[in-house]
Amino acid sequence: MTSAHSRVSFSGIKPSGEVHLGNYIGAVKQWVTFQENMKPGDVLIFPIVDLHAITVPFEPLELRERLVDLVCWLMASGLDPKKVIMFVQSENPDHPYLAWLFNCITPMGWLERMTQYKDKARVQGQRVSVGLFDYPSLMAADILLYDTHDVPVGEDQKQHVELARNIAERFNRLYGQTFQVPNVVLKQEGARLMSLQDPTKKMSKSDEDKAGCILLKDDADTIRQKIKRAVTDSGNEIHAGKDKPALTNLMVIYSEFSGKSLQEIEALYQGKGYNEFKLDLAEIVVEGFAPVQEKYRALKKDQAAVGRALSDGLKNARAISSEKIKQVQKAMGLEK
Ligand code: AQP
Repeated sequence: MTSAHSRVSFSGIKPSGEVHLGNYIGAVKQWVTFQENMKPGDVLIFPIVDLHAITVPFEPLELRERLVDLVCWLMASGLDPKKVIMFVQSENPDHPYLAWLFNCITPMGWLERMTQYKDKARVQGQRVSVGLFDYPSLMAADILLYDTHDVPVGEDQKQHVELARNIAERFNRLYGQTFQVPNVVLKQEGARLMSLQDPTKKMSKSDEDKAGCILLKDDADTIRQKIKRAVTDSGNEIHAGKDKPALTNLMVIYSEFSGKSLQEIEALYQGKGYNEFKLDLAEIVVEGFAPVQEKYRALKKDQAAVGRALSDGLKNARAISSEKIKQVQKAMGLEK
């Protein structure tokens, strides 16, 4: 249970495909930093949000496999289930229950403005599901159930967290102070990693062009190939800026793995060209991934550890969310 002094951070990830460098840099690495900096009483919650994954067409046989795989990647990246709460969203019925209550107080216009819905609906046309439209309401429930203060996410989720803030404020106004209003936490660099093949497009699990996306599971040669083939901008000098979106994206990756600032990287490669920079970048990423991939392989053979992490996490999550649901029911006149 959270105490009056604890700070709660919450962020989810969908088992909707293979985890990629964008998820890793924009979200997971940030979560590991939160874990490293946590103070006594802090609560960190990182669920696998499978109810969000099924808002677009999916393969039932793959869903559970992807979900377990994702937990292995999160643990291999450094999340420790003894310190943080990891669980499967669909196993906690408080999430869809609260989402329904939020549906009843959220104006359609708020959801119609969501750019992720508009982008995905444009691709899906008439097949687009009600679930995809309602995704942000479920995400608001995910976050607000735990009286979350901080939501560390990539930039694509910023608008959804802002909507969660609006829903919390509206609920508090209508039915009395019930929810903590959360803050979005974005990284300065790396909050929006772009496709290696098209710097105007976000690196994404659902991108058809797999060359644009470095996956955590990619072997060393695949990583080298993808970085070698990554598009670059005109010119050959290494500097970051709006005129070099493709190169800047690669420099952000370099910076994340090496700990060097963009200015330090520019200085390091003064007088050198794209080729040399790309060769070095590939080796930095291969080396950075190696220990994560090794831990992942070990965890894949230890399914009991994954099962334990999820069942302990679910118990701890429900202990918090069920109390919040009682408060909400009371506030809305739904209690027995
Ligand atoms: N390209 C990205 N750069 C930085 N952060 C990113 N995130 C996603 N893509 C990037 C962040 O990763 C976390 C988990 O994402 P998600 O699983 O909730 O799904 P998403 O945001 O919709 O990401 P994808 O990979 O593009 O999935 P699909 O293709 O299934 O929609 C989030 O914090 C997200 O911001």
